[in-house]
Amino acid sequence: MSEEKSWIMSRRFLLKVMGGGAAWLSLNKLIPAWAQVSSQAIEPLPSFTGPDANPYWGSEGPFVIHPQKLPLIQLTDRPIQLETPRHYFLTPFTPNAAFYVRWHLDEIPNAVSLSDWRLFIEGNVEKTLALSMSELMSQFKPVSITAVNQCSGNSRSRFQPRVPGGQWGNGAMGNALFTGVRLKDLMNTAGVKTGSSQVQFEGLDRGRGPESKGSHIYLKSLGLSDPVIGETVVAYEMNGEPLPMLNGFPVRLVVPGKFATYWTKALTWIRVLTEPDTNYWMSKAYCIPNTPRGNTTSRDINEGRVEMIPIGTMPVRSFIITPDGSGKIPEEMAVTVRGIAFSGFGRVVVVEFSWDGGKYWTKTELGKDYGQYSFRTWETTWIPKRTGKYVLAVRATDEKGNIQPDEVIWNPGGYLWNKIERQEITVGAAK
Ligand SMILES: Nc1nc2c(c(=O)[nH]1)N[C@H]1C(S)=C(S)[C@@H](COP(=O)(O)O)O[C@H]1N2
Ligand SMILES: [Mo]
Repeated sequence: MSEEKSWIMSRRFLLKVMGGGAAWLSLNKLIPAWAQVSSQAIEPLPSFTGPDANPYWGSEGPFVIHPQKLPLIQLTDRPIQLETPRHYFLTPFTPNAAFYVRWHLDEIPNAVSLSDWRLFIEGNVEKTLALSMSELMSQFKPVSITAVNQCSGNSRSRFQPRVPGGQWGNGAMGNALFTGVRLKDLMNTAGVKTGSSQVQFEGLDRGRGPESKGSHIYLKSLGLSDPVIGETVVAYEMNGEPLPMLNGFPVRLVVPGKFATYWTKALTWIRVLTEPDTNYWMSKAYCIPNTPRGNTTSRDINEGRVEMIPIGTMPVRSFIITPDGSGKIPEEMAVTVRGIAFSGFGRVVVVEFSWDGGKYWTKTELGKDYGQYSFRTWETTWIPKRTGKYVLAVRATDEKGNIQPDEVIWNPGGYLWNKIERQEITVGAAK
């Protein structure tokens, strides 16, 4: 391992073990002098979308196996955070066993007895409901939707300067077919009373939380006037099977197009509120600058010049899955370049590919359309004409005309990364 790499790893490791709150800058003081190998080493890490990005497509933790799960990349074990390895994104649907996992609190449900479990719809309603799983499944019309679940902090490890929080690579996302009942149907049955403003969601998990006061329950809310309320599903099935425990068994919220922070797992209480929810998870965590792309500087933050608002819709993104740079490609051989794209704002309509780092772009072929909130696969054939290094790039555009930018962003939460992705590969002589 190069000296620079070992430095990177130790700093990444520290960011992981420190958890939230600690300022990344103070890390320099924690690193003994002998570890500060060269002036080069204390320069910012490279942009992870650059030519050396290959080892860092995903994060670099150990592979671990949890119940109902394949080996996944571990970011932290308390709370459990697992990242999906790159090759699972070759298909539009992410297998349940490979689906990434993110919890905030360490007391998570390991078993739920469906004979005791009830889903409550309460608060400012005409009639409180307490529904068993069989009532939920039989008394309400089932609906299915394919939707991308992406953590707000997906790709956080790309931020410069680094920000605290799980140092995700690109694998804190997944796409699944969710089946369940409409949130609207449940609310209509309970009867939302006038004077209601938001609806709050609570799961079964508990714990200390990052701030003792009020953060021991993970509470998230949506505004009743948000159009997404009409599309939100209380899902009891994922890809045709019960949800894995770690992904929210027995039911979870599916909020199409919005970041996964709103997708409450092990959902048990749905509460109609008369006041805006100002709990820790709405007003402190998961807030972004109210600026274009959520971009700001630490200086503007420190000087109190930035209005922070709750995070919402996922910006357009696309990824190269193969080739992944792990092997040489023979010159003149046709290569199928494959990947996925999605946007929370609308259908992906164009995915463009570049083999010269993003100067010249060609359109790729899009795979089957599973609805506007799904991953859309893309592929293209490319015949490298000469040996050497190439930088592949991919860029998606959605039906609202949003196109991926090539500029980095920065915000203190490490949210909303959607810069154009690049992959370096080597083409070698075929004879
Ligand atoms: N009950 C509960 N639901 C939750 C969370 C949580 O900590 N507790 N985390 C949210 C966040 S921030 C993410 S990224 C997603 C992760 O979903 P997954 O673990 O199924 O991939 O769950 C969301 N729902
Ligand atoms: Mo998240």
